[in-house]
Amino acid sequence: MSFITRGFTGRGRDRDEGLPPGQTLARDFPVLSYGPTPQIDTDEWDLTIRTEQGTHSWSWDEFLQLDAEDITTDIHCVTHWSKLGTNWRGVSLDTLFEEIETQHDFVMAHSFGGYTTNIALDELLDGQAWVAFEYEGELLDAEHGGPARLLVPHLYFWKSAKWLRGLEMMPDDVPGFWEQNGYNMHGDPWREERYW
Ligand SMILES: Nc1nc2c(c(=O)[nH]1)N[C@H]1C(S)=C(S)[C@@H](COP(=O)(O)O)O[C@H]1N2
Ligand SMILES: [Mo]
Repeated sequence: MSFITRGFTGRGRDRDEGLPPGQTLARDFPVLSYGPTPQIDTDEWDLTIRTEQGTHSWSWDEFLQLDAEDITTDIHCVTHWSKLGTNWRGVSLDTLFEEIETQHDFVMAHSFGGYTTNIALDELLDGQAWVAFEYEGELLDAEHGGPARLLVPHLYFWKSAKWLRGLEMMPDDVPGFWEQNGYNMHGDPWREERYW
């Protein structure tokens, strides 16, 4: 299956008009990491979703057996760079959450290395988010979040946690790392929800 998210073709824009307010086009792929790049062996990698009911984990092999999708999408960093039409491969959060039951509405994404970011569950379902493990046809580089990162392209890119380790369901919206440091709780680039 292939998905083209609304930032790419929607709202009557073509590729060249696809920049949210205040953004400029990046030709390269900037690396933005707070802290060192963790080196994670896929033998030791697993992905966990923790709910009020318990935990569900996938090993790397189990994760790769899930249905994966090709995604073409624009990405927007709060530091004003965007890239249009980037190509990824990943597992939809819809697929991961098929196996999950929860009454909680909010998610904290946790990364290897300690980074966190908060997102409402309804911003992650219905084809809006993936756990991505390939970029432009290659396994994801460690500096861009490999083995796997969250990809939530309709929100500013700080919500796309690199080196994703787990998703924790929460009853309330609790700020993650950058959100505690002044970034917006929601982060819609089309509304310029950059800071508080
Ligand atoms: N674990 C982790 N994830 C992270 C970050 C980080 O510092 N640590 N930076 C965020 C920010 S601010 C951005 S813009 C993107 C950058 O992703 P890139 O380095 O692949 O361009 O990753 C996001 N995810
Ligand atoms: Mo960013």
